[in-house]
Amino acid sequence: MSTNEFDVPGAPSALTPEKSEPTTGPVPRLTKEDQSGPDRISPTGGADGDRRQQGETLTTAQGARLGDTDHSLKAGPRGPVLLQDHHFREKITHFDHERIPERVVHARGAAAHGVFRANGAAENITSAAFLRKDVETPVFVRFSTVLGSRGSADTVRDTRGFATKFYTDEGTFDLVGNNIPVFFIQDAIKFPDIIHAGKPHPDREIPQAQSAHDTFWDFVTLHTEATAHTMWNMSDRGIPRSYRMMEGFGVHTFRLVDGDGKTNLVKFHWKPRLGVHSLVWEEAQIAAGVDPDFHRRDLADAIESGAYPEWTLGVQVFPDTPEQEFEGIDLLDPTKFVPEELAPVQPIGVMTLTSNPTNFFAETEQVAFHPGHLVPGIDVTDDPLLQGRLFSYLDTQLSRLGGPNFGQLPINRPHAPVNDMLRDGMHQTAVHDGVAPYKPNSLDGGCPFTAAPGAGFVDVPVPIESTTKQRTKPSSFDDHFSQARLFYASLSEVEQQHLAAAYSFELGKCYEQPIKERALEVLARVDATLCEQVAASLGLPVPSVDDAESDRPAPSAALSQIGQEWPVEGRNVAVVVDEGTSADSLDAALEALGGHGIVPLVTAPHGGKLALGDSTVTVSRTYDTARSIEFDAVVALTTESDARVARLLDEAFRHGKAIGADQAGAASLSPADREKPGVHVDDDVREVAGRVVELLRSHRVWQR
Ligand code: HDE
Repeated sequence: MSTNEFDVPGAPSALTPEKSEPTTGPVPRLTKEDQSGPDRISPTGGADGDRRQQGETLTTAQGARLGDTDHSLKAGPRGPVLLQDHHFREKITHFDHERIPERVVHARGAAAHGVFRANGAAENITSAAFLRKDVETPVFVRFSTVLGSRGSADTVRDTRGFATKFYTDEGTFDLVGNNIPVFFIQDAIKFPDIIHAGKPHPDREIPQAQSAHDTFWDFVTLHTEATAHTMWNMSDRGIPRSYRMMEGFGVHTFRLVDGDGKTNLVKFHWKPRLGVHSLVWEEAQIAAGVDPDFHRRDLADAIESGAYPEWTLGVQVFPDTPEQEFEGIDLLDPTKFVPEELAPVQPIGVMTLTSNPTNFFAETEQVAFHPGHLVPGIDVTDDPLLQGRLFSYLDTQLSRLGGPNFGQLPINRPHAPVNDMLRDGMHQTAVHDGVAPYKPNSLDGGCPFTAAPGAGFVDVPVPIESTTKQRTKPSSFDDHFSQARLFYASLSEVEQQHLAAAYSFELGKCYEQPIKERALEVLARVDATLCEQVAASLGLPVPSVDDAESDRPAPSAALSQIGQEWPVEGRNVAVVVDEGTSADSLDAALEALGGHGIVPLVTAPHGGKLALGDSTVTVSRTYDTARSIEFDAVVALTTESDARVARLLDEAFRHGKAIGADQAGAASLSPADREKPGVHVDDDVREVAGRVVELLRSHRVWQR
């Protein structure tokens, strides 16, 4: 046989690739560096770079170069396909298994990387090193809705998850909270009940990501400890404007322990720098259709534009007494919060989100939070909800991430040295050395050693009262209404109207009359006016309830979202133009808005570039795509009337947004709207932009 018989005409030689391979993987973005632990301490025994795609040539999973991935291997050009086609089978098999089970709750989420910088204020109450002054700790934060599936809309009415992973030098600390400080249930054993009630009905699997249906309202009206949480859900908190504008709460009471073993009880709070703001219900509904990814996009866009979201972490501190109660509030009852008037939130550090994930699946989907990821200086309490969560979060990852080694996934890897004795199992990627993963041992020199006294995690030796085993709860958990009443009484009038409208909508979507009647009985125990409003909407009589309280409690100011002013950085403002708009006016508007860190979005009749006299401007949004939901305010500099602009302005007006216009642009507003609060018309465009910025500080113009 001559060597020529092996030549394949026209094919490049496998030994002389056309392009030389780069010797390193892609250069990581600076902000991503912290994601991977240093090699020497990595439990997986390799740098993240090893796992990145390398080279420029397409290969099999085993690294063999491929010349064709578009055609399967066939017996002749017209088939059949041969079983021998290893590339086809590898490609399709991998594809067939691309999906993992979505989270049973909080399936829909968005996440970002950032950094937490402590101010040192907590140094005297905890030994946690990441809370020492000026210590910076990388974080990964995932926000989520609770009920919907992975592909559901962002803006549905729901509680939002706010889970933070602190990659501290002493191990990973997860603060797995919500944007609502109270929970539906007091005991973890009820979690499957509330979730089964909230998820779509098992027969038709509808509705998706909604609480407006019979089973949800059936449960929360029978199980009245859910009343306070349901009130928060039906309030504007249930439809946040942005993840950047949500508070976060640890919900449970935690125990901090200092170097001397002294303890305090705390509740964690995240306070957003931009303030707490919400959508209005119509916006939430429009967004669910027009832009189901509204919150996900908002978070990513803000970070990309440099408007880094920021929160202050604060704690309410309570003495660790045997009763574990404060001012009559049982600190172990997760359906209760402590009003800030009684215990101020003391800032202990600031978190800034600075970069978006590189790969959604690898990071946002595979991140595994767990309230049991604790570091020395932070311990749990006996809150029965928290106790149950300490079991659930590890357990769920076994089916979601396929085994016990999910901690080795890059996003879950601690940034502290890991030296455990956990071995083998599905998806083990570490190459452990040594022969003695047991203690005591002599073969590995006794290694790993236990931490010196006081240097490791402290399980606070809390005394346990002499008692009997029982399936029960303390009588201090019996009050189901006082905090719902406090919450309602603390809302401004417009927020109370929104809440009544939400109850009316949700209960109006229920079919079962007895459920609606029971809901009214619950509301009668919260507030008579609220009950009357909802009853009127449902067309049902107001129930008479013997034990209803008639006095409204004194309001707690921190519970209302309205009445303050906030920074405007990172807010979106549409600057609406057409071919006749003067380039000078547009420049003036862009400059004035941009000077405040606002993101001005030029909105024009068509995409691409728009010629304005001698200059051209790049268009951000077109009349066809622009809806009010996307903008926090609108500035109209148009010269021609257009129905789409009129709709945009009409929506912005209805949604309480600041509107500015020059005289020509104001023609797109209805004459009546022009005279209303929050609408500023002037040919001095700088003045118009300035007024819009001022109005934006209060988020909405509620006086309309
Ligand atoms: Fe969760 N919860 N939860 N939860 N939770 C999960 O863990 C659970 C509760 C919260 O972005 C699951 O990894 C039980 C309270 C957030 O990945 C699961 C109980 C609070 C996230 C689970 C609760 C939360 C979860 C599903 C009652 C606020 C998303 C997937 C005892 C303080 C984390 C997963 C992320 C996720 C169980 C109650 C917040 C099944 C049993 C209270 C933010 O383990």
